[in-house]
Amino acid sequence: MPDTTHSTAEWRALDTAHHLHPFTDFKGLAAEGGSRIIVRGDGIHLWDSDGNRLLDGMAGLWCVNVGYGHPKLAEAAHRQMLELPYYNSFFKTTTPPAIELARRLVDLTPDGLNHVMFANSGSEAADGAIRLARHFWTLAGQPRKQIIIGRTHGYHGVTLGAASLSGMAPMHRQGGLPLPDFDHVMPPYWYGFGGDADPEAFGRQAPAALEQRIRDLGAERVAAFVGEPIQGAGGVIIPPESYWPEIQRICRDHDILLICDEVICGFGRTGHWFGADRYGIRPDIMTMAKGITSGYVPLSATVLGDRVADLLIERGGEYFHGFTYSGHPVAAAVAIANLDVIESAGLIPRVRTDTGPYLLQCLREALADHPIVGEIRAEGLIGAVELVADKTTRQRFPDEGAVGLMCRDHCFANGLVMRAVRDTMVLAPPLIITRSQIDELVSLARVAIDATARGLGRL
Ligand code: PXG
Repeated sequence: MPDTTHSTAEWRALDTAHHLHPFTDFKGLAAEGGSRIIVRGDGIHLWDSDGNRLLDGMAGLWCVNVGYGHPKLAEAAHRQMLELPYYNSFFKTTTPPAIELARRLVDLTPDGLNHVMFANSGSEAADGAIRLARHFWTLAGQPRKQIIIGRTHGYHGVTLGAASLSGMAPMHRQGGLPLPDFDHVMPPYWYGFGGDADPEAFGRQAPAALEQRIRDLGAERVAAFVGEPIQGAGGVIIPPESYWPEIQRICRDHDILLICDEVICGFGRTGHWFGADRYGIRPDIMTMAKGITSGYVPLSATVLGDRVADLLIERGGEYFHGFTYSGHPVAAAVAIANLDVIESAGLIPRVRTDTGPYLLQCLREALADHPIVGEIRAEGLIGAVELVADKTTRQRFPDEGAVGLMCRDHCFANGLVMRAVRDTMVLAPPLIITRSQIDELVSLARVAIDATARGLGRL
């Protein structure tokens, strides 16, 4: 049922008057007449305040893994709110959902990661990991090891630490970032940076940039390397198979902590519990958020490997870190229900063996020969379609990002949510999506890409 307390025009006027949205050109949005108001969700679909139905190809913001409106998650929140809506884990107290969730996460993460710190957002989890990595080396008697290395196009959030770690120049230009002791190296973006190299050869070359940077900075000053197993917000950059084993070797050889940001890749997105499982990575620390509760309530976690946790526990004394809502019992109860649903519905094997490969196959069948499609890639239910001016030379469109926005607008107008990163269209639908819904998604995507090409005079 569409919301009827206000008309769409009234919602828009109120929104424009008082609400500053994330990552938004406020004046530009107001000039366009304001926002689309989303009022309801069910399964893989959303409805706006005018009653239009949208197929959500982005699972919200890469997070609604079990789909909208799942009663098990709502019941868990309701039950926990009545039982104990809030208590904290400071001052020698905690709550059963926080304990239970910590145990569940430790069971799901790779061997050797056995301790969890909770927070509320992916940004906070990243800040937690940065602080831990630096503190670890201080406790280990190497206080000069403080530099954290991320990657260009990496995204880890917007708090001062997470934004410094993210490799996005426009973010750094606002507010005096990055903070000291952050550094960035190239990502394993074969289509963008690989030139004529074979993808696997490129997958070994990109880590060489990390090793060179470590040598330039001095390994005795580098605390950690942080990476998303697949870079999401940077454009769904799927690494060649050769990439992560080489990164792992470099971190081991130079004694640098390896931190996996699993905020997007975690909880089934790649057809495995974590991106680290998909690529055989053995991280020292993992951060997670989004899919941990399917986005129903805010919750994040930083999971510590034994090397880090043992030193912190044995030699650290009091660790001055934590939020009012760390391990919030309602959020933890929802997360537990969410893990139960992912397990009982068999979503992860389904993504790995069925819907993931099917999405890639359908995208290729529908779009491989399209005049403005340069590359199609997907792993599990995270994928990308690169729009380019010239398929054979991979030449980009002149005003980078403009064609992506055109395509995104065509998607919205045709009932599909697909996001643009520069001129790359990215997809991450809810993990419950079925084969016939994938058919629908791909045909809507084709309509939007055709309309984009027509607008450019290319079809
Ligand atoms: N790490 C990764 C890998 C992320 O994708 C964060 C950390 C930060 O999480 P919080 O909860 O602090 O937002 C993210 C968030 C987009 C988009 O447009 C992506 C994110 C957030 C908002 C928009 O693709 N990712």
